[in-house]
Amino acid sequence: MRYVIAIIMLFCAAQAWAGNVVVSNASARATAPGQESAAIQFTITSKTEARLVTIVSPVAGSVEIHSMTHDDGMMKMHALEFLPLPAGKKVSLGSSGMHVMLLDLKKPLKAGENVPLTITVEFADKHEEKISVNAEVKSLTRSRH
Ligand SMILES: [Cu+2]
Repeated sequence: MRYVIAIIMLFCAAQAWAGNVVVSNASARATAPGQESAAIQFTITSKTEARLVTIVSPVAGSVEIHSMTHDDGMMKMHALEFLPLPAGKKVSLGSSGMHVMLLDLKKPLKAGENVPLTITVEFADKHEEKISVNAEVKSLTRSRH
């Protein structure tokens, strides 16, 4: 009995922490046949200073946070080990040079579907919080009705 209560308390504590990070406007684009990667967009805000350390999705073999830099007219993309989340500041992924990529897609992304993502954020005191998000898949092209 004591064991059960301890688990419930643990669960409640985790729920309280979940209020620290807000993820919004998560979306992806439908993929073309044969396409093996897809970009995901979302906005993330943490109340306290933190870093986004990992993202996993059941539809992808791996998920990477990419940063884009222009170097002598060449566009270079490289994977970041983590994404810094300054306290209270909105961080947009997808609209700026930073974006999230699903790699090694297990199936094509179809418009209207949702892509489940689990985002892990690590705080300054090293405790981690997991946020579950569903990214809405939008059509690749605008329909011409
Ligand atoms: Cu990329």
